[in-house]
Amino acid sequence: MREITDTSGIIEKGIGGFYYVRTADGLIECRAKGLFRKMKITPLVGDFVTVRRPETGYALVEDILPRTNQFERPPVANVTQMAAVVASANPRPNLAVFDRLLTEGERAGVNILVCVNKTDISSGEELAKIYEKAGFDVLRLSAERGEGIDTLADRLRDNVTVFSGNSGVGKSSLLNLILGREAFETGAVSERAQRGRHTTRHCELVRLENGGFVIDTPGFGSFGLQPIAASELAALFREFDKYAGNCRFQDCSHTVEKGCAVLEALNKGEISESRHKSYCNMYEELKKLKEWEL
Ligand SMILES: Nc1nc2c(ncn2[C@@H]2O[C@H](COP(=O)(O)OP(=O)(O)OP(=O)(O)O)[C@@H](O)[C@H]2O)c(=O)[nH]1
Ligand SMILES: [Mg+2]
Ligand SMILES: [Zn+2]
Repeated sequence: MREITDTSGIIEKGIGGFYYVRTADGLIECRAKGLFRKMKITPLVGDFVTVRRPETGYALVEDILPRTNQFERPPVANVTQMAAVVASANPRPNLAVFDRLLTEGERAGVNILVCVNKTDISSGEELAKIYEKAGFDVLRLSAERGEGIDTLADRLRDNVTVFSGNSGVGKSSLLNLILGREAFETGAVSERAQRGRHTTRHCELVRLENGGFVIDTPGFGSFGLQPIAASELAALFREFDKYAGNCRFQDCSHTVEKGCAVLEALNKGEISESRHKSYCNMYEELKKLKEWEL
């Protein structure tokens, strides 16, 4: 049972070894019990936990209820949906990094919303096409003009949605609009470097009026790979699915082989070049991992 009581609730944020748990008795500042440190267990934002409040000293996160899922990056638990945010411009989209983020969502098995923000600067049509073709639900948004925000808000209902993406793409701006208040700090993008300034420093969960929860997270510039066998990567590219079974070789890597149905679909334009490029790039990196690293 995940009842919110005076002594149980959800971790909204974790900063400097403190965890903030939303209980029926308000937000309680806690430490993690010592055993967690010994066992190298880290409570995560989104965790449902029980809290012990000793007569003196800190309240403690006592038990972490079993997680339905867990993300390595950003470090959150129990989400039902990922809003993968990319800007049509400023910062310039880096699809190699964005596609890595999407595989993280696929691996966790959550619903994925591709959010193309900043359509006031550049239409984002090409981006939308790439991801619609791949089979994603794509929303084109402008936090600046408030466009698409109602649709986004609708998709967040009854979900726990983690907002993830490069620094500066507008995650916090979108969330502030949804929430109708300046809940999160936002910061300008360096136009020359085409980089965000890493304004958001920690993950934070906020409850929406419509019953959903959203999590703002720090943006990133690059994105490491989960150590999986290279052969498992194709399953994380959803549009490869209907072709991958038809390759001539059963152990086809879909990178260079003759008779590869994925490459054939790529040549016919049924699979986008940028997606296949991201795949090849990740495949090569995973190939280099040693067996004991998996
Ligand atoms: N033109 C335009 N600017 C936007 C839009 N959305 C956000 N911005 C601006 O982009 C900059 C970065 O926005 P943030 O919301 O801080 O971006 P973020 O993704 O939270 O960045 P990090 O916290 O660093 O990960 C700010 O200056 C925003 O005002 C948009 O739709 N159009
Ligand atoms: Mg932010
Ligand atoms: Zn193939």
